[in-house]
Amino acid sequence: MEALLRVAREMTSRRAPSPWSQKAADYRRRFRRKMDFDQVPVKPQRVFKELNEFFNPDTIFVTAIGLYQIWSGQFQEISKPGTYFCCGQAGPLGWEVPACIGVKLGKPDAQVVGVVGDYSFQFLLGDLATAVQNNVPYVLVMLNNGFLSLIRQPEKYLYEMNYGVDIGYDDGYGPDFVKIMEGMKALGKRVLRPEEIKPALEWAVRESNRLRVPALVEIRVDRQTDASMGVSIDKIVERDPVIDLPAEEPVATTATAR
Ligand SMILES: Cc1ncc(C[n+]2csc(CCOP(=O)(O)OP(=O)(O)O)c2C)c(N)n1
Ligand SMILES: [Mg+2]
Repeated sequence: MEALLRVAREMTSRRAPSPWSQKAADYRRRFRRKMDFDQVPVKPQRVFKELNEFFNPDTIFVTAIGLYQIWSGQFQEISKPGTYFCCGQAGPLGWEVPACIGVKLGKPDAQVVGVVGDYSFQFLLGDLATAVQNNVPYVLVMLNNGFLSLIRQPEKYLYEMNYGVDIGYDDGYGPDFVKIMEGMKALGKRVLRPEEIKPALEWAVRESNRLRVPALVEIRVDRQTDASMGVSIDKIVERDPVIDLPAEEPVATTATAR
């Protein structure tokens, strides 16, 4: 693969960016979605601001299917090839939990982080035992909204119903995911406020690598936040603010703590 890449580079001259790619880069810079919400429960967008700031560009992210995965695709800053694994619209819910094992075994020196939903996590949590048994460390970041929200959102806007999608109970957030992790002899921490996210990530990275088991950071997020979506690229409905910068104003990068 390395040799093929070298030959491909030698055979391909560097091209000047086309007007369209320049325009696309400019749009990407100017039309940013707001991420710096500081409310409690945490807005999902804020989780990705914290992930972007905390993890370095060599971190390998894994995600599957749900609003959490759509937000991941829209908000996460990924800059290197081979650092983002998403099963996407193939839709095998829960895939992150075992996929993190595979990625970590393939790249033992990498920091692997799975982004999971509360239901997705429950789908294949048995594989956590496999990770613990085989000493495979990785971090899971859960956006817990107590909903099958990728089903909730279309039901609401297309059919005006809310049927069979609320999986929360007690305080609205369902199972005690920290205890589930501890029951598996893995690690877990719950986060309720935005300022707790980075210390919890720091703890999860440190302790999962020290004890060589998976560590979960469960973040309780706003239950009703929807994702920006539409039936085609020119029909996307933005449900939260978009930062609309003038063409000439440069934007500060969000990445600070690499
Ligand atoms: C095996 C499987 N069953 C059902 C689905 C349909 N499905 C896609 S997303 C989703 C809800 C996911 O809920 P959660 O993991 O909490 O993520 P959220 O959308 O709330 O962020 C469901 C049921 C699927 N993709 N795969
Ligand atoms: Mg959910």
